[in-house]
Amino acid sequence: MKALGRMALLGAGLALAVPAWGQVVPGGLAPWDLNHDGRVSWEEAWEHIQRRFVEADANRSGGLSLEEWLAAQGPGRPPRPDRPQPDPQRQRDRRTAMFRAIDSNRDNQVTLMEIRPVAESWFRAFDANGDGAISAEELPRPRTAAPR
Ligand SMILES: [Ca+2]
Ligand SMILES: [Ca+2]
Ligand SMILES: [Ca+2]
Repeated sequence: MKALGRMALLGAGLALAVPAWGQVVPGGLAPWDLNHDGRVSWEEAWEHIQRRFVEADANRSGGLSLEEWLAAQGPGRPPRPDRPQPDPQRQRDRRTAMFRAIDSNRDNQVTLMEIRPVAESWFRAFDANGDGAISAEELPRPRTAAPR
């Protein structure tokens, strides 16, 4: 029962987190595509996540506090003139919920060990055709993208 609750929470965290990749990474795949072949392999994704983790871990404790986590998320998407301003409180709540979902041992520190299974789930969720790499076509498209 307890495990089931944990799974449901993690699921909620993932549901929050998965659409966020395209939003959190305004540059699309480019910053993740370390060998510039237009695709992001799991090795590249994990390398990128580890680099970001080390940058975010300001006090080099090996874990991110909620403060470090929120600081690392940056300002998010730039505000768009055709949309209402994002509510900073809601954004903060969402990111806090994601932090809680990833912090599986509840010590208020998110470690790479805790991030990895979640990141793997994100990766699989994005890799729609299951070829082990994420291509630009597999990223969620902004809804207002210009028609091609
Ligand atoms: Ca690549
Ligand atoms: Ca933890
Ligand atoms: Ca793929």
